[in-house]
Amino acid sequence: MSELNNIVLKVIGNGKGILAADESTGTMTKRLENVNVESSTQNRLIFRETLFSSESMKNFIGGVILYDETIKQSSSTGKKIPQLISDSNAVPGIKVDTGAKVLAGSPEEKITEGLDGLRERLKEYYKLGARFTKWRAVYIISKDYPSKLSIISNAHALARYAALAQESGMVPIVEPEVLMDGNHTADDCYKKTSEVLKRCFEELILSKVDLKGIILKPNMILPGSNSEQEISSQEIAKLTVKCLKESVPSDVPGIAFLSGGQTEKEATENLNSINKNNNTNFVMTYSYGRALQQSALKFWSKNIQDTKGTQATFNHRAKMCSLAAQGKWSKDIEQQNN
Ligand code: 5MM
Repeated sequence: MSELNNIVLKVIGNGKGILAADESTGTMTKRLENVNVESSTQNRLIFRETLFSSESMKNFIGGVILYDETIKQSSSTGKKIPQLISDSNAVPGIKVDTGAKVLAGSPEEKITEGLDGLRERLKEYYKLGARFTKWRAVYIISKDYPSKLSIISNAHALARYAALAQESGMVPIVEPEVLMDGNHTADDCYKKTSEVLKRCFEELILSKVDLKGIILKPNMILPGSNSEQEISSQEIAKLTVKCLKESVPSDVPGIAFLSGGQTEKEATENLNSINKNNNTNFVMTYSYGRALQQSALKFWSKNIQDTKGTQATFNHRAKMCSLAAQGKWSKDIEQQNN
């Protein structure tokens, strides 16, 4: 088994998943201001350190995606952040794209940037302790979108990034996120996501990326956030599994979903249903940002000194996600453990 595949299994095997704590400063500022906390370097570090030193890091979190600011910081006890994460037997990872910018030729859409100088930055992140990386492409859905231009250019960038990440000895998380915004149906999401994924894998294969050494981070198949379509978790799961089975080569070891604006409970219930319906060989787990952190952030914002309480809130969410990653979550367990 290759070293990259070993890293993948350490990050997402055994019912574990990924904590996406790679919010850029702009996004983190929005999250903190939303709960009336000042977005200072110190506050961003305190909240993140609180999560990274929680008990769930040992049992439920196999990897943490960091942002450039965080990977270079030290904890209050003087430990480097990547070391704090590895001490719990989780793997430190790093977001390496530099953000989504307006796509020339189709200004409604975005292209993710960050390829210039990437090889050198990857070397630096490896030295800092990162063993996996992340790059996120975003696609909008409407009648005319995503355009062919967006699908082709974002897939190309994802593949060039993934090849460079593997060259540097790190696992690439490939994140093509078809956004939930809009009033489209789940069927529209299914069709557009299939098209996006198929093109991504064509490019990954063309770039000679070892598919056994990547993690795919896709969206679930959902109706748009403004759609009136009623859909059960069971139906979401069936559509999601079918879409991935048809569009993702079977060499890919694992899929770690993004939560994309679902509530914590929705993201947990849907992941659980996906695992109950998983008739593939893919590990299906979580790489959640908001759906792992929301309650903990809310609690912390009102009880900034209460590290244990914040960690208990986070531990609960991480445990529920881990149960869902094994198809063992239920509404009763959610209640009992709360
Ligand atoms: C944690 O948020 C990441 C994005 O941050 P920026 O927009 O500031 O770059 C994001 O890539 C995240 O990893 C995924 O979208 C998953 O997060 P959610 O909240 O959708 O689970």
